[in-house]
Amino acid sequence: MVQSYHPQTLNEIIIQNQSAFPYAKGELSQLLSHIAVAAKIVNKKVNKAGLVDITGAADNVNIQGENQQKLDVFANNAFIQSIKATGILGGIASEEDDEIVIFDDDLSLNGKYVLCIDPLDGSSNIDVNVSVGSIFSIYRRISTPGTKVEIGDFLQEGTKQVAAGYIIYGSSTMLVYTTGLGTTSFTLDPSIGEFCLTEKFMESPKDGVVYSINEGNYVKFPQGIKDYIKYCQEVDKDTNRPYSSRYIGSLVADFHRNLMKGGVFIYPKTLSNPSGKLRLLYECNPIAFLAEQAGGLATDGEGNRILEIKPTNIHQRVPFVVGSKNMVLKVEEFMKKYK
Ligand code: AHM
Ligand code: MG
Repeated sequence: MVQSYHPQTLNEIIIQNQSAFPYAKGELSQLLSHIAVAAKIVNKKVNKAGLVDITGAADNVNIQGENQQKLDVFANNAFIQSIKATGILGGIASEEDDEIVIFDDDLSLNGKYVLCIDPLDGSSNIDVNVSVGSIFSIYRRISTPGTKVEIGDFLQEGTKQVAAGYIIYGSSTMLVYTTGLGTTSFTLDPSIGEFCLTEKFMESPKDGVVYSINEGNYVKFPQGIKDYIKYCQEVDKDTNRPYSSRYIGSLVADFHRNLMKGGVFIYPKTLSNPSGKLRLLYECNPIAFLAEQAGGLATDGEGNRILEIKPTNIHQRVPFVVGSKNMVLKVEEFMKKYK
């Protein structure tokens, strides 16, 4: 008998979901498809790391004072070029660009959406063949269509995101996204060049046995976090402790593992970085949206839901606690003791 193979592709699922938004004209769907195309271009390049001269540092330093890797620059250009062509977006805020990029061609001036993107997160891991990712977040513009988008279009609370997602370039390449109807994952089938449905409604386990934090910064952590780490390391059969410590240093990879298996990811404030390290717009908001849509939680560790924080700056950083609901609540409990 001939075996038939007909996976559900990203485009099919996007079109199915579109009917849930009666006012939608298919623009958001088109945008997501173009993001997927850019992701495939970046994926191809990431897979060549080590074969061609794309690893290592470019000669630039980004706004955050970090050395840009060559692949950061490549990924940034790939996303901007693919997405600009749609005319659906009025502009982009990228972790790699100091200022927002405004598209001012006739089509884009009427674009309804803006995009925030970290084109290649965890890129310092590329040289050593560790998984990296791209993270994106889409908002409906609030400025008047027909004019150039403004900074205020990007400085909206995470609750206003209309879609968000990430691509993980790992042992396989996956795209995980949400439009507020659950968190859905796809795996790239290289033989047909399509993202194929893996899990329609991902569910974050309510509990887990993994904590992910850069313990090298221990002495600089708030006391609540230090105590939580000790709690994770204590032996208690009833709560499956001690927990395992797993930290790759690549947010998408750490979050993805915890989302699948249960766990908590913490990048807290430290003495030297009172706002933590991760960026609200490009990293925390999209990941928080995905986490919540899968039944998890995301806070700043001090009782504030990430998605409700009003951004004041596109490159703003925020302490970040995300993952399995009960584990995030436990971190909050420890932090509260020292408030
Ligand atoms: P990047 O956007 O410059 O790659 O930095 C973000 C990365 C995250 O992927 C990761 O969670 C974190 O930085 C690791 O930071 P640290 O090395 O301080 O633990
Ligand atoms: Mg990043």
